[in-house]
Amino acid sequence: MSFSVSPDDNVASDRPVLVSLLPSRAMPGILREGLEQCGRLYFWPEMRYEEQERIGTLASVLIGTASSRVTAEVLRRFPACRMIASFGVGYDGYDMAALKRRGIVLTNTPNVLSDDVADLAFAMILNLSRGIGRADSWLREGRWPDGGFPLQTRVSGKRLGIFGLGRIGSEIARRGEAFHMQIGYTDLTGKNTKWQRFPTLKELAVWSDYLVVIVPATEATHHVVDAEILMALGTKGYLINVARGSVVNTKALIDSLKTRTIAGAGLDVFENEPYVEAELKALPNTILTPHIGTATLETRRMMADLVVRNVHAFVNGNKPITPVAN
Ligand code: 8YV
Repeated sequence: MSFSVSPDDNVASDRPVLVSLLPSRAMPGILREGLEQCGRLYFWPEMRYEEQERIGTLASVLIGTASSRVTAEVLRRFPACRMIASFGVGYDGYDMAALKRRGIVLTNTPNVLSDDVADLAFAMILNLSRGIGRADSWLREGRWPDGGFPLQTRVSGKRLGIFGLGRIGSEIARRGEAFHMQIGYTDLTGKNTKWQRFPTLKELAVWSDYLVVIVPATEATHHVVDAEILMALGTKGYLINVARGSVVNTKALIDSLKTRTIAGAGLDVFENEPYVEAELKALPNTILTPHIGTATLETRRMMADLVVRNVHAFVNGNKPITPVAN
């Protein structure tokens, strides 16, 4: 019995062998169809050990996601691997040093998803400040006839602090401008722009009404949003995290939300996702979403298309379109 999902499971075939690290149920149809045009596609999590041994040695291309964990040890199972195409922009789960040693090219899906992540950050800002979710529940509970919904907080004209002014951070800044907000940022690369640059995260936090985290997860950014930064953000400040859970110290965040050291938080990413601390879920001053930053039909279609174009270029001996610099 074959565990291949490819219609032509013929090992003698010279079509490239592509191995997906995500299960078939998690791969969008459009991505699967495109990849099947590029080679023979196998789904690693659904293969028996013996099948993995056989196909692993033949695989020239791996398909991963932003949440894949690809270590040197994982790579040992794929001695012929020359490329990994990730369906996502963040690559914190990939051991870049190991990839370099092996001469493996990693591609990701930048740009096409920036608008969606920026939109979600803004939806959180608006929802936290204007209490849209709470107002909706309040109305459904039939409380309107007893009086008006409590006054909330204005967004327009406020200070928007962006921690990480990359492609997505810049889109968040542009949305802030449309809301007549003052824009401040601190950026690990120290780039200068028309917006106000702060030398440290702490100074940015002191200044900000909304502090949006949109830096990559690295050793340098691990838990950098800690008790001190949250204290600096202050009782009227909101934290929004659309980057990675590891950038924020969850315990410090829970403490600061409980004690109202900050006003509230909007979180799309979590340290132990898909598991979310019960304490966070119990707090009224949070908005929690299940890592949906890029989760629209349109964006996922564009991401799939970019993955396929990268793989197609590579298997045909051309340069991939969006390689990650390494
Ligand atoms: C992924 C993400 O897009 O792209 C990223 O870095 O965090 C995610 O939104 C999603 O997991 C699909 O792979």
